[in-house]
Amino acid sequence: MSDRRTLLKALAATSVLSAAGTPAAAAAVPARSGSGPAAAAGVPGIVKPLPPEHFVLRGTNAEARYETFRDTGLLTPADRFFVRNHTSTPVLDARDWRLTVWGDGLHGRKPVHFTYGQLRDLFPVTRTALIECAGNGRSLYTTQQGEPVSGTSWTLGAVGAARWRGARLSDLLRAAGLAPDAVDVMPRGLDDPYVTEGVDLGRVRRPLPVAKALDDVILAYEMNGEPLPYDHGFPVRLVVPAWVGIASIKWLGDIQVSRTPLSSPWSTDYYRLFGAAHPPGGSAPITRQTLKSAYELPFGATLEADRTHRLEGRAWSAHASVRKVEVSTDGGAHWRPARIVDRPAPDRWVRWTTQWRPRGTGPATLLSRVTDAAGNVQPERAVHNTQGYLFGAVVRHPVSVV
Ligand SMILES: Nc1nc2c(c(=O)[nH]1)N[C@H]1C(S)=C(S)[C@@H](COP(=O)(O)O)O[C@H]1N2
Ligand SMILES: [Mo]
Repeated sequence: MSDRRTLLKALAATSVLSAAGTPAAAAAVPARSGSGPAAAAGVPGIVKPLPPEHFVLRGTNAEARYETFRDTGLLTPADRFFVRNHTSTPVLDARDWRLTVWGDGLHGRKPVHFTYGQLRDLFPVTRTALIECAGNGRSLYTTQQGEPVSGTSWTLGAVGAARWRGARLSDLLRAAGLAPDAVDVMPRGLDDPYVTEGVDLGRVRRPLPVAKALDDVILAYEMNGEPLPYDHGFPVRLVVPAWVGIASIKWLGDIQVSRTPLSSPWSTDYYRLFGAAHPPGGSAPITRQTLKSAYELPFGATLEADRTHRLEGRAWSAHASVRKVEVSTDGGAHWRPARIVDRPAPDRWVRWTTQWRPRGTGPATLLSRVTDAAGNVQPERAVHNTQGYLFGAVVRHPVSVV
């Protein structure tokens, strides 16, 4: 650890390498926006600066302040994107990086290696996708529903949208010799093994069914037109659209391919739904994210009475495009449509606005509710699970009118 800190400090002290506009050079070193030593940032394991106006630090993680998305567009800039690290960000060199694909799900049954250059030689694709932690909104189980949950107390900022460029996982698997009867792949990160309560669970990894792997998963090496930042998986991460964030393994090091189902603690102990409303051994491993909408306004914001306020928010669903957003400013008694600003599309969020002229003073509750094109609607309550995943209920947003 101390070696790593020294290394981070040394790197932070070096001036940013000028990429001189050549794609090869730009791809080799991610941008460093920091000025001071990385240690000043607040979370020792995170490389990028985490200014308090944009981030809330939570253990090894940094939550983006959701309300500040108001001054971002449809894409979340990399320096504003939340970081969820089980341990700490490894600072890797693309020149030494190798991806190993291995397992009995390959024709040859022999490991196949790819260098960074070989990965970049595969046909590149670009797509927008959200990455959202399965636990985003977790603290609302407690604050809104009075239910206890374990895990990082995210509010609403463990989500971001970016434009990812990379190779298709399907192309890589075919190049590696995927057998027709392979059922699961298991990507694994190069970050340190995760140790919790004295138990070493090994490196972060989680099985992914071959059907999803061949569908729309990419091995991303660019985020919003720049090389992936260190904290977001440099040199290569998986992006698994619409699925819980844990599927999108960062700092990808190897992928096991198997003819029999695979498992890891991230598919057995975590990322299943446990609790009274679920089967005794827990649900099946969770896959898709849920749907959400929320005002881009701090909780407890103060608004002046007898003035018209333009309120803004976002809405998204992992199941389908957003169809409509409704708002209520009287605690849910009356609903009216919000104005949707962006053209809805799968794997994207939309911004919406509404106007509100509060009359009396005192506390008020603002609500918003998204309906997607598949007919899913945010319910009044989310079904509790002990680890607080997939909070999809209507957010009750407290404000005070003065
Ligand atoms: N190797 C590795 N991959 C990982 C993680 C991790 O700790 N290690 N965290 C996962 C989780 S739980 C989430 S929500 C996303 C977060 O991605 P971000 O930090 O780029 O926002 O990365 C996932 N991929
Ligand atoms: Mo996560």
